[in-house]
Amino acid sequence: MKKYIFLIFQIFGITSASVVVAQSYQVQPIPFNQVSIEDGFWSPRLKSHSLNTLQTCIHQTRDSTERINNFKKAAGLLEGQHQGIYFDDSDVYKAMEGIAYSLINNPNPEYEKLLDDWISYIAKSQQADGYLNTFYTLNHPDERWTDMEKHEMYCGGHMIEAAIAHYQATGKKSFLDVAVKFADYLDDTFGPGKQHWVPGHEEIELALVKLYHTTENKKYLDLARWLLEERGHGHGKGGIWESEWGPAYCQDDVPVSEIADIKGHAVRAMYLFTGMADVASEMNIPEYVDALKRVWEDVTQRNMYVTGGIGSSRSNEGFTEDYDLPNKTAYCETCASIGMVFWNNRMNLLSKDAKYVDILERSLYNGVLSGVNLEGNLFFYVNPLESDGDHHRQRWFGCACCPSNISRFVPSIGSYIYLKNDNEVFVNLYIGNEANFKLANTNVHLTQKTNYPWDGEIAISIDPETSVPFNLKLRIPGWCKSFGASLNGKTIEVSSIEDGYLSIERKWAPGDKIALSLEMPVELIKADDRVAENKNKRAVQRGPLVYCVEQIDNATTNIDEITISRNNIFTITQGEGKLNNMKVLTTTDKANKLTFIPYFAWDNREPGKMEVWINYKNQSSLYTN
Ligand code: FUB
Ligand code: ZN
Repeated sequence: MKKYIFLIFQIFGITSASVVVAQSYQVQPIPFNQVSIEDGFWSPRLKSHSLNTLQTCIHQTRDSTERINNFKKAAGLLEGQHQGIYFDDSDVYKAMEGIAYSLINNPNPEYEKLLDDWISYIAKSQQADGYLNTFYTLNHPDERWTDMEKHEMYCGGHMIEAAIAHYQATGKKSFLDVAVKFADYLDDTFGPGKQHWVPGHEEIELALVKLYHTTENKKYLDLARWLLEERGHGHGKGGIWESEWGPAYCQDDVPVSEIADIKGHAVRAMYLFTGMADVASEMNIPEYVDALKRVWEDVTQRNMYVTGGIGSSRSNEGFTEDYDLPNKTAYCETCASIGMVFWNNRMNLLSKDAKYVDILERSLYNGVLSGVNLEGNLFFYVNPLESDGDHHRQRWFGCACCPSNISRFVPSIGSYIYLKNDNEVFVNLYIGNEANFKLANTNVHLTQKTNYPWDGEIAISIDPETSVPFNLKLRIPGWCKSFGASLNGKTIEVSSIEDGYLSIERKWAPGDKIALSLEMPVELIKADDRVAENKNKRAVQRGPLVYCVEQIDNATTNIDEITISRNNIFTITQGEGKLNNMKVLTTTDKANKLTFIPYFAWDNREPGKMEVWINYKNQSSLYTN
């Protein structure tokens, strides 16, 4: 009899298991099923996700492409070969994960039934020994595990994540049983004394840790660690290893404990680092943590765009040389920014240091959100920082990793707001919500009200069932140079900020109220001088949001020629039309009015040029000869 560690309980009438959280970190996220979002910025996003993003994913995987049919064929319900890309199964799994997450807060019997149907095809596609991959089963049944690049474990990892999400949302084990059978098969096939394997595209590692949390079966954690340890020892074989990219493309050039420089494919690297952090915290592996800290410096100091996007090159979908950050040809895949959120979240869990949340927030509000339009039904795969007006979001892609990743990421946003342990509660993101959680043995109700990121005023009410002592840690974002805070109307005298948090330690009583005010002026950001393209340029940022100019708002000016200086005064105004719930910035250049809009919102109106890095003239030079 299999043992699952989560108690089944009722949420809004559907049976549900609690959301898996990483238990071994010093702190745990408060999962999104305990956080109900009511927020001017995020609620419309969540609505368009459930109305449009999920519908798009369902339509594209089921009706417009062969993705669901591939499962039906492998299940013997349809005739024919696999069609599409060899990792197309993963898009179905990611869409299912997104549907399952949305069920947790928005029960929907139709979606639940759709998942049941799809799970039945998937279960029938699974081979007797546990193997599951429609590409190989249909087209190359005798060639399983012959090319480490062919994403068999990548698809399997996404299947495991989807199955866990389904179990969390519904309490049903139908999908989880498939995932467990697949993971058992992997464990029988790979590992010490069995077959070597280096997954060309990481993903399975973090999924196996989640499966370990869900089932408490440690063999999945051991397998995750073994897979990490396989890297960098010459075991990798297959298409990629023999190509010009070699082992570094998929982070197989050095053992993971020795990683120092960021190399290769961006999404793969992010999923690897996420899995390494999970395993490091579970198994207490300081060498992994040291490697992650080293490579984090390399990514964020020398290889990251101001939008939090990563991977400057289209050809390897990844990294090139330090400071090589072209704007127009920037790749900045949406999945890579989602990966930055995953990884930086884990780094914060490992360290309780808010500098990781600063990066998470930068990637989230800029690199990730630009990947989907305001209606939630058009997607960017590539997120450049400059465009001639010919780059537009699309309904779907042949390689559809990004839309399906958006579909599972957006509904999980609530999990990134708070962390807690027995005596600390961390507020990492400022998003309007009501959270309910247990601290030691006390139920705590916490409410956040804010108009963030449009202003920096945050009101937090803390209502424990009975008074309870804990340290409330409010993140003071790295971009914020001045702030004020009060407790029950009395100003808090701040003596120090530790690791980016303002700590308020007290016995919290029902009705306690915190007001936090983060100053959010418009800032001009200068790039490192070694970024050749951004010499004599500045990016405009306010709070966590990077702004850009779009031709549609600046019709009288050629946006390539816009020049700003430190003397420019920016006015914060309410946007219009599709941008009517956003703050836009206006200023002037040679008597022309200039309008800057949030980068994430570009390409939601008319096609036209766009620029993030703007010509900058140091005005003081006007007075020198
Ligand atoms: O290979 C699977 C996914 O497709 C990657 O993560 C993306 O970069 C795209 O290549
Ligand atoms: Zn992608």
